[in-house]
Amino acid sequence: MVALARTSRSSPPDANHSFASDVVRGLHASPKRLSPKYFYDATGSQLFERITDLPEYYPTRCEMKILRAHAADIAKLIPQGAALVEFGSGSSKKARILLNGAAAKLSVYVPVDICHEMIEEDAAELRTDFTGLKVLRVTADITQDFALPVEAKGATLRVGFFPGSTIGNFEPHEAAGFLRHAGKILGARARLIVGADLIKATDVLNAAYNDKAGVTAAFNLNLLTRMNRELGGNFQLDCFEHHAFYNRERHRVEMHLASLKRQKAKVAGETIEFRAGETIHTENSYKYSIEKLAALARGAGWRTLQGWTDERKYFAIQVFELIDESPPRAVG
Ligand code: AVJ
Repeated sequence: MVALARTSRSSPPDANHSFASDVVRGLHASPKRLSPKYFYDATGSQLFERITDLPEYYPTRCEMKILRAHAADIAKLIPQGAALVEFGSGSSKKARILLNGAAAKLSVYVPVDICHEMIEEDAAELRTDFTGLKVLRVTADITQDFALPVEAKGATLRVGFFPGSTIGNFEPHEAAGFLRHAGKILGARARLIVGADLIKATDVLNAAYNDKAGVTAAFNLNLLTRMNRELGGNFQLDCFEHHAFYNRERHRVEMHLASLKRQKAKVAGETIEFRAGETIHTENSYKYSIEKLAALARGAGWRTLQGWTDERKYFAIQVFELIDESPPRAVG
């Protein structure tokens, strides 16, 4: 899985500028905050890959297991000649499971990711592994408007794939906005396959974001390293601590970087003051019920076609269909 927007060596030209201005705005705000999309520099992306292998971090394993168990059913919901469009594709590890059963009937697979280099390598491998599959990468921030290649526009219809519970990084109203936006991009009769992490016991959630090996802590603290390197910051890493906990009222895991003392730091030419214990809120990871997700999708123009979960009900894969909202034609 991959974040909403990766910025790295191959970032769009204004990416560093928006990183700087987001940091300045977020660290002057109260409470202090930063977007989780900034986790994914080269180091952060590697750390995230390690997170997906941690014994405590169940989401990736759960999702892969559901996709494998129901690949044939999911493939049935992908019509002949469809284009498969993956939002935030990363390494396309999950799309491969779908492609095993659906590659032959696809007109094109379109992985969309902001990290350009990553998906070129993977696209090449996909073309080798699925002979005859057309793979057309699009480099874009999926939260922004972007154009699909003409091959995808010309397909019988478009099936979106949004795995990894990336949807959980949005505020619920933003998630609805994203789903509506995806409907516009995919167009008439579109389908959308969404992976979402489900509400579950607090101790399971807390453990998943507080692993014993400390990889999630390193992933969180890497934001400070990244600001030091890219924005001339002087954050002292040993003066901040990883804090992650499930907020039951809001159904979300929150990650914070907590200042261990009263201190000042410089970044992007600004001085930022911290009270002892003050935090930078770095991520929300919303957990859904299947009903809440369906309601959210319904409000954004999608009806539920089918869905699956694992035996512990930790994670869900839901398939939606775009509701035809064209005004009815006058009769007579
Ligand atoms: C990539 C958003 C699905 O929320 O679980 C993992 C990111 N953060 N550990 C998540 C993450 C801390 C992850 N998502």
